[in-house]
Amino acid sequence: MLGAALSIGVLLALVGSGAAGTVPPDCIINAEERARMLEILHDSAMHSELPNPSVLLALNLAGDNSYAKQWLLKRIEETAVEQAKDMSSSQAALYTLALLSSCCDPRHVEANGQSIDLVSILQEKIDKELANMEENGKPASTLFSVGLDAQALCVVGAGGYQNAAVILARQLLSSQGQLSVDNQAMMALALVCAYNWTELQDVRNLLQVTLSEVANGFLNKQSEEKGLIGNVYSTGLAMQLLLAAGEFYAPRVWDCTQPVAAITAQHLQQPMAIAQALPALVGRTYLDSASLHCSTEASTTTSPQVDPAPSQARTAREVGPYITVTYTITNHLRGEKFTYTITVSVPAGSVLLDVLKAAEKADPTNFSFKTKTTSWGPMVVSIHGLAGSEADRTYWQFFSGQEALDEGPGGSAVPRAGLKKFALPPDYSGVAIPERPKLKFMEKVPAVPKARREPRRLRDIRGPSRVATEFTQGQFGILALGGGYLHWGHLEMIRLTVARCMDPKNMFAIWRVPAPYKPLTKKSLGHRMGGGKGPIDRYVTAVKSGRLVVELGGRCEFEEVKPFLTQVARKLPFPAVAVSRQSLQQMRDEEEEKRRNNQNPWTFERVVTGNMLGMRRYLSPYDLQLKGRYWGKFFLQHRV
Ligand code: B12
Repeated sequence: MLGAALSIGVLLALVGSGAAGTVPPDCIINAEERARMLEILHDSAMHSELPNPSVLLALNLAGDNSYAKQWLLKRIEETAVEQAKDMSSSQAALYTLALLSSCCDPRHVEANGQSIDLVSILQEKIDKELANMEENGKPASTLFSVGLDAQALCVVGAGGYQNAAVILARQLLSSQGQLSVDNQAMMALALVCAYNWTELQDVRNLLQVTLSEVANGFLNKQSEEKGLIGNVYSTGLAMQLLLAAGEFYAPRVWDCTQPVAAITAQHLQQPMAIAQALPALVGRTYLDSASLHCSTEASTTTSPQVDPAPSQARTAREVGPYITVTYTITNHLRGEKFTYTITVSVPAGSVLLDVLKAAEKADPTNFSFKTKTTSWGPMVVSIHGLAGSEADRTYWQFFSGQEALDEGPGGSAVPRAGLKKFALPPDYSGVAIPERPKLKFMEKVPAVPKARREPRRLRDIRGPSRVATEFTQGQFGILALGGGYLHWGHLEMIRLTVARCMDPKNMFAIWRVPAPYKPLTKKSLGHRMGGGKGPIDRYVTAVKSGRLVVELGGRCEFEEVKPFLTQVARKLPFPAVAVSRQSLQQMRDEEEEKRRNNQNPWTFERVVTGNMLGMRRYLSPYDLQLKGRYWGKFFLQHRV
């Protein structure tokens, strides 16, 4: 198939109906490969269009503690709250496992002021799947999904999976030979969990026999296929089962070094493929999701830029010779039957999607197609105006010759010899990290405290700041959007959070506010009124709107620091936001643009200077001076 002429067929096809002990060190991937895989997952976590729960699950099981993971967790929580009801059952199951592995309670997922019970939603969805199985002998979606659902419910300790486990076991026993390794692994993992929790002897016997069949089947496959179980994409899931189901193939011994070596040799690039393989490669399974210890301490590793979608970013198509591909589409299943063939020329190294595009360009009437974005990349949903259908259980299947392809349109189905273009990493050559990169400790009380008790003088927080409004050494920071007093507790909160979250090898932080200097007085509790001003209670730092509180810089990107800067900004006693040099400039440009394009002739300034309705009697002179944009300690951004 690697010749210059190759043929690809695509056919409308029917969808089929269908805790680890101690792991020897040889069965764990080496540190280098683990780091490479984590890097790709980090990149996917930060940049993928849809948050991917499989990636979060894999990061947690691999013991990762990066910002990318925390960022992804936040997106997962938000998406769960917004979309859980409309998700497929297996997606809800993956979200449940991902949240559980992050030590979050899936029964109470909170985001944006709303909260949902994901477990109840999943229970409703699995009930529908099982009802369908009882009625039609097939689940509404796939057996893979039911396996995942039952597994999630069992791991979370909720009811609803027991029935599913029995149905899945019967399916496995009756049609094991026809089910793919992925399906078997996912279904059997649910059975292992159910076996550990059930006390009914009959059920235990059924599960034991089934698990022994599946696990031994996998061991046979591994020895026939030199390490792989199914294909490289299913081997990780099969390994999870073999890790979790040791007692069901004992006394047989599993040589786990073979699949580890086989997967490592493939240098997996797709985030989804890595997310499914990584847990087993570090000796963990999805069943471990509930027993992880989550550290609140986050490490900051700057992940170098990895090409987010190699197939889409390959722009160097002109490079290298062209190959000829014969592409045939066939439908014998629904509506009007057809077969069309076309021969197109594409650069060597193209992927299947490129062939489909070339065919569509050459003959749009017959070879038009549509894709949808999924966790595995673009999936072809319709060709020649005919869409696969869940109801009919049909989909477009891809073949090379007579063999079904192992990868989809975005994968490397067509032989590649082309160049891959990696996005250029940002240039950090001019960045120097100071010797003491963290925020320095600030004294609670000035070294030489002022003896005098001062009047309140609220004007030190009113209006726009004239100092520390521009960046000095850093690229990112926290900007005050209102006035207020920072007391020592705030400064300590900022210092400790930033120190915990930043990576001191690659980042540095500096203060843009002085240590507390302004004395505030307070009368002791129960003190009678009068008797003059009370004694000094504490010292604070006055901050006006538009002032930078801290700056952060170094070899890092805004996406890495934004989450923790925002976390700090939310806890300050005045409105504040995380900004970068660019976003600050953009904010100012937008304000300026608004001012210049203002269509309303009755500006605050004009109304006040004209003393309309004698309003000056009621207004403060500051309103005139600050043109109504600042009101006390508040900054009224919308006023022009
Ligand atoms: C079920 C399933 C299908 C079903 C999905 C329909 C459905 N209603 O669920 C059907 C039968 C349609 C299918 C088709 C294909 N599949 Co499939 N599929 C799976 C399976 C077993 C489970 C996916 C799942 O439900 N995940 C759980 C849910 C929660 O996650 P999800 O992201 O929302 O799931 C969606 C995607 O996975 C998508 N999907 C399924 N398969 C594929 C394949 C590709 C290439 C893409 C982009 C998307 C995609 O459909 C799911 C439902 O919407 C996986 C096994 C695995 N290890 O993941 C293989 C798997 C994803 N499929 C695979 C392949 C190769 C294909 C095909 C390309 C096969 C072929 N020769 O034609 C086609 C896709 C062709 C096309 N039209 O683009 C490979 C992908 C490998 C890769 N590196 O790209 C996997 C990993 C199997 C394997 N071990 O080889 N598949």
